[in-house]
Amino acid sequence: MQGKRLIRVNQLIKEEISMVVQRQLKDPRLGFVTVTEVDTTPDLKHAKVFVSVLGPDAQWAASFKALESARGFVWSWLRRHLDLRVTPEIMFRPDRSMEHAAHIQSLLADLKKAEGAIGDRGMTVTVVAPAPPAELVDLLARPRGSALMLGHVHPDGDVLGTLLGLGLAMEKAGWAVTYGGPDPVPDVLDFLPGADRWQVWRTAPGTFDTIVLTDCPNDGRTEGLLAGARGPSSRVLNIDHHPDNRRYGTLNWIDPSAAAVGEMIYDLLVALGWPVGRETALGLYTAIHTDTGSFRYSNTTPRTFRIAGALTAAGAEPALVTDRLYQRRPPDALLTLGSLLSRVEVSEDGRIAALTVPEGAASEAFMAAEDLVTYPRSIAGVKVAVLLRAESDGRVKASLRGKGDVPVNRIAHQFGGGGHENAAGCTLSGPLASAKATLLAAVRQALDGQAS
Ligand SMILES: [Mn+2]
Repeated sequence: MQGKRLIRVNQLIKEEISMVVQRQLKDPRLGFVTVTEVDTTPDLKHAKVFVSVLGPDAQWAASFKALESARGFVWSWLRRHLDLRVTPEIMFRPDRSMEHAAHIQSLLADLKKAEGAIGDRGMTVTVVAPAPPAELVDLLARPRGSALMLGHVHPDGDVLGTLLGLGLAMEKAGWAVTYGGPDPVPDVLDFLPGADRWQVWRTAPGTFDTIVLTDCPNDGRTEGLLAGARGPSSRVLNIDHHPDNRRYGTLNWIDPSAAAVGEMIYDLLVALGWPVGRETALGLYTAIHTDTGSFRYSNTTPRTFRIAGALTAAGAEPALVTDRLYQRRPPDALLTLGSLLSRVEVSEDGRIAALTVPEGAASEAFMAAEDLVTYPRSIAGVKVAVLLRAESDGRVKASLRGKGDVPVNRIAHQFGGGGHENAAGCTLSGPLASAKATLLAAVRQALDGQAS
């Protein structure tokens, strides 16, 4: 690995270790430590991590002892949180170029000045934690300029519920908000308040001062709209719960412990002290409802119910959401469903179930309304369920669902996709039969690796 990719790896490791040092390590010997640079070898085997410590030599020595003893923890943290082929061995090295106190003071002063002005000075902030970052709260509390709530391809309940829900709350606080993305709101979600404001673009209509993306792990999924809407001083707020989020924002807030981005946005509104209106509550509730499979999946936690309870108290109606999502099938939908379900195949050993949908077998609206992969997933003994759908451009879209036996996002990564441990997706080249063979071989290999 070299060039731009290696620079990116160094940046990722630097951000992750900075975060671990600031938030995870509780060693009292640790002083005010700054990670200044990471230098990884092209084979990814070793990484020199240069750090600077504020204070006298004794402070340096104590901090280095603390870092040395945390090396194993930091390594396993990187292994779990960064999707790298090899996790490099970490070596902490002092960065003496920064030890001059005046230099550090001026850096600190710069940091202070940049607070609340993310994007203006090319500064980026990445926070991986459940609590909303103070920088994000400060930024949203001060409306200025134009704001865009930007969706990605095939927006689902979590994307639209949070973009519309947060956008409407921002408008009440004085923001001028535009909503849009490369794809329209699917019919099944047209009940979401603000859905009528959603615009569909091939190219961005202009640049925006603040751009908010939710539930979007990969900026490539905006079909170029983010690049078009992003000016040199735009603030790009990337709010997501996918562990493999690519951190393309000027501010990245990632909480992989959240069942849905809907939970994160609720906590953000509370941190802002903004009232949660009925329209916003309905959007956030729908986001959580859809991402948890109606509160049935393993991502459902006490926090999920606490927030869903608060949203219900704020005016979200669970029965209305269920009715709009699941009780509005067109009359012929059951016929389509019946013919597709007859295509479910289970592997000989019973561990894998697959459903293939040939091109033209189901409408776009049908696919957006039906969570088809839940049917193969529902079979007893099945550990991984796969839905493969042939697209009109010849490619094959795959959805993977697991039950905790193997992280299916690892399988999706092999094909350039991603997602969560138990729910992921990727795109393969067609035709359908060969895409299926390729993907099922990878699933089998993952399951066998798990067993040994
Ligand atoms: Mn989501």
